[in-house]
Amino acid sequence: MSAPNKSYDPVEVTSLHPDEVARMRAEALAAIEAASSLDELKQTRLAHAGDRSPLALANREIGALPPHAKAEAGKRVGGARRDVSEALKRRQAELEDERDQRVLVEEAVDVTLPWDRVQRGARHPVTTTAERMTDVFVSMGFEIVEGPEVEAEWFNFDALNFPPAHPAREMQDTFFVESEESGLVLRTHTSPMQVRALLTRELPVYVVCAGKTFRTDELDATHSPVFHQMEGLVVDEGITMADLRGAIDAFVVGMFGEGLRTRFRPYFFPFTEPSGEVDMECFVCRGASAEPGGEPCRTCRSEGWIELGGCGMVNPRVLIACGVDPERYSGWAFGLGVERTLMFRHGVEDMHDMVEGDVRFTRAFGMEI
Ligand code: FA5
Repeated sequence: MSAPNKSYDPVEVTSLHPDEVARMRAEALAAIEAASSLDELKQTRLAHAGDRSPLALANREIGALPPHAKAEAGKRVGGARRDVSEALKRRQAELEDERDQRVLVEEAVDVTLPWDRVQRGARHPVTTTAERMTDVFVSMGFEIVEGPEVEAEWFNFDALNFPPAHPAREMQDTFFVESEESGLVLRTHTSPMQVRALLTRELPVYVVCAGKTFRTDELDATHSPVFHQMEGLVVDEGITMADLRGAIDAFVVGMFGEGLRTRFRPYFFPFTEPSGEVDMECFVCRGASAEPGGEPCRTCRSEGWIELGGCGMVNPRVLIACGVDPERYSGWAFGLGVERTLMFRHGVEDMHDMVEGDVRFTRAFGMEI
């Protein structure tokens, strides 16, 4: 701002010259009229009515004028600023009105659209099967536990009595995270949850865990590289193999109905001793397809039995690794395939159906949420 000057003529101050004030006013009004959105108008307001706008700067010059010149210049600049401010107000109202009209049209709900043709989503049958499987045990008083899918090698193998470089580690065809030295794997089974449960819970332990597991298996009719297992674990005083047998029988009744026999076949797992594979009688042919002259059965491939998974008595070495006294406590564990259970239960012949996400497959299982 210039210093006061008695002989100052406002006409000499360029920005206060009537033509110049008229030009600034006209320029501002034209810009306001041209603003086509509220955002644009905001910019125009800053440029033509803000603290650094030409009219605001001209207004500052008035202070330096001699008193007799102030009134006239003030009137001129003040009038122009008032016009600009009113034009802004008017344009703001117009643009807000336009926006409201547009929103009403754009966001209108067409109540005549057919609402019943929008497909509703539902949970995948693998999820609902896993839930049903764990429910059988929850009804017997078991608790559900969950654990990480990216697992420490120690939980997945070492604590489960797989010696380093034991072929069993390769047997499980592991996905290692980053490198084999990282110590991290995508869990190859839900059995690490046995160790996690024993390390974190008070005894006795009665838990089930259903979740994703990963192996480098090729996707084929009966295998997937990503599949689900349900693990069961009991550790208490006086637990025997008869308890395991009873739990498996209760599971078969819960999932497939009454009257189906089960059988154990000897097998090897480093974390159970003795170990077995558990089969149930085919719930479709009830074993008849394996009899001489029996009708062929697709569900059990005419073997009469269906393999459910692995099981056994918890190896005392696992109990020791988890700080549990094997002299006092014993336990059992099992691990069952969820996809396989779903396949048997619903006569699904190909694992591809379960992983490809085709709604023509999943819709047949209903819309359970
Ligand atoms: C195990 O994974 C053991 N952890 C089970 C166990 C738990 C034994 C507790 C003893 C005590 P196995 O590798 O057999 O075992 O796998 C168990 C089940 O997972 C199989 O019977 C099968 O139903 C399912 N399964 C295994 N690999 C695949 C695969 N690639 N795709 C789909 N299901 C699979």
